[in-house]
Amino acid sequence: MKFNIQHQDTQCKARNGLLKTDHGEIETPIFMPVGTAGSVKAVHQRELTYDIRAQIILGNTYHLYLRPGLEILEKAGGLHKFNGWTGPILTDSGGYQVFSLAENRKITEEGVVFKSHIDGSRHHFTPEGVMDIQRVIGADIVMAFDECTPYPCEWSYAKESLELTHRWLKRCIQQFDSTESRYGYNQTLFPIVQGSTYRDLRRISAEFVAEQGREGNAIGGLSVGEPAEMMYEITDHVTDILPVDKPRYLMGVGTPANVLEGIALGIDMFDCVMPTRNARNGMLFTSEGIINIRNEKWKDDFSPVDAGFHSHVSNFYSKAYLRHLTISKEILAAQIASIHNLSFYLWLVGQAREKIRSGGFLEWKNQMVETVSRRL
Ligand code: PRF
Repeated sequence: MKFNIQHQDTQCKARNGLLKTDHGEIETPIFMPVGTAGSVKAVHQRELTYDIRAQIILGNTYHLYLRPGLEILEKAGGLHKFNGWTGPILTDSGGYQVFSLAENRKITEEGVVFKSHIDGSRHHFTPEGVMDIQRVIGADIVMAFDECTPYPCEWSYAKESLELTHRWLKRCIQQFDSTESRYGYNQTLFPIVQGSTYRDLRRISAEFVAEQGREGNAIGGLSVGEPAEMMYEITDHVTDILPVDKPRYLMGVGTPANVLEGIALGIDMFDCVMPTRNARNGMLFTSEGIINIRNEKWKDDFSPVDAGFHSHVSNFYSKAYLRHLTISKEILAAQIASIHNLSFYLWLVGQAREKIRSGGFLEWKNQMVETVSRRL
């Protein structure tokens, strides 16, 4: 993998770069649609490519391991062959999903024992096992196995958890570096900074992660319920420590405003279920603000869902029609809303790249944060 920074903003830490993988190039900053179980919910590969113009998508180790399982994925020749997405794929390690199983999991030095949310069967994830699974899935970018602490979290727990995450990281690296890609293209491993909302712990973790000298680094444990200002402060602190010349990925973030603020703080990659999950509940992110399409006020509004940027569905369908589909629980509502929201996120990061290149990013960002946060 190669990463080149092409433009560095002069007023803030935003940068525009190019990340090259064996499945194609990614312009950063970028938003990565989430395809947990091997599909971006309600969206076809064709729409992902041509309408949304996704450059990289996510998969999830926990979900793919449970279903369809490794045997099928290996037989298929990896996830790219299985789902038909030919661009880059990043897989999350499953740590985050496993930890959210609450009573159905137990953490030890060795790893995590958990019960499947599908059939209650018992499974064991270790750092080594999770690397092997991601080799079988064949993701271009593989994430380290970490513990994401909840918010709020005691300093002492956050410290112990961080130390465990660091020991696990060493094991992930050892396993990843002593195994090979199965399908003839390169894979790379990103470590994850943890440390909850504590600046001292975040510094220790960011320095430890930086020392590993991997090709990219991630920040986890944020956007878990802490105030947005706290997330920005910690992100700012961590991006001051992580190497400048490697891509930085802020995991599970966030709203359009969170993404814009993250870009200003030097983040290059984002992912979040918000555009797709909220789409299925009728929440639309538009270039004028946030819409709840179920609201009565849209019932006879025949203006486009969003005329503010180019996307096939956003210009083609009216708010009144999409409201009707949503209220009627038509499957098409989820499709239109998901394609719209993802197109909007991809448009937004594209605009950010453009503003970083041409100057005036910061001013644009400050104004845009207000606009996209408005409730219409
Ligand atoms: N760790 C991993 N995946 C994640 C997170 C994390 O901390 C987050 C936190 N926002 C989202 N996804 N492995």
